[in-house]
Amino acid sequence: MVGFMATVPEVSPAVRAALAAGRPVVALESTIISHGLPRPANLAAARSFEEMLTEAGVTPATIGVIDGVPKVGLDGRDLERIALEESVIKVSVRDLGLAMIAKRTAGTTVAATSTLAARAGIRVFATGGLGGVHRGFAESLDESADLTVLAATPITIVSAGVKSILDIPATLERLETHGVAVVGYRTSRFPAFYLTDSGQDLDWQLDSAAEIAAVMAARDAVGDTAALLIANPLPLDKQLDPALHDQVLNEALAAAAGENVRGKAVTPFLLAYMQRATEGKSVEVNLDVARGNVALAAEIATAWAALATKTADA
Ligand code: PSU
Ligand code: MN
Repeated sequence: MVGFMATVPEVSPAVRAALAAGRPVVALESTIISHGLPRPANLAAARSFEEMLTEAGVTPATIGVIDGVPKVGLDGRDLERIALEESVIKVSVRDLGLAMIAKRTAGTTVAATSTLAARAGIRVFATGGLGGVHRGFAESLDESADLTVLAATPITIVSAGVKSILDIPATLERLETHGVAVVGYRTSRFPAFYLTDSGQDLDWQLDSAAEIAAVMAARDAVGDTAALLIANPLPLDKQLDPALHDQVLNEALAAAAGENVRGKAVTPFLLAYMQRATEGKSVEVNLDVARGNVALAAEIATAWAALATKTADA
């Protein structure tokens, strides 16, 4: 007990045991469940991400806030509540203490999830796509806290780049400013979430989970405490049709501007618009993106656990 509050987050027995034994653990976020995917497909998706990890011999740690308690390793009932309850809010790091005292149930963004995961000692995190710099930044100044938080959070995060609704070149510049390393997995091009290739070149490419684990160890050795972003593209045959994507995105951006959508509502609004306008195709692609990232994160966590064990034995 620190001060007059219990230490947070609350870590589930399964996650605690896995971490203590040096077995692989992968963190999963919950805003994608509460605000990124439509009900009830979101609940099925949340369960399927956990099943994929379990089948790969990795302990899943879905992270969220339940009745004011930040939790690492949600149980089945918690997942249902995050997925289905109307009153669930979206929280970033700045909201955590407020949600605790208000006893809210909340999906955690990449920023909040990585903060809680790192506090629990988890090294690998899978998501769909990061937040970043929004188009029209010059007027809105809308830049996700995901970027500033990752600057100071030692975690390896697997994502299909950043959401294509964003200004991707500007987001890459900001990742550089914030000292977040960006690596293409088996590619030298930055992916764009729904699309395989954003057209942006990357300086670094890695081709196996073992290499990524080795880089994690080297970063620890050099004292780098920022995040490592592993950009994992969808295969070309699974991406959203680029022409459809561009058309629907332009409509979505115009609708957001027309309805004066602001703050943390922007990302959920755009994703929901894309879903309606593509008749659910964007959701299928979003799920493929997330599954691909969960699968790669499982391999990285396994390679990391093997490396850590080998080092401890030596
Ligand atoms: N990727 C998805 N769906 C999502 C998000 C990412 O496939 O819903 C969420 C993540 O939780 C990310 C958040 O951290 O959107 C970014 O929100 P904002 O732009 O308000 O920071
Ligand atoms: Mn924002």
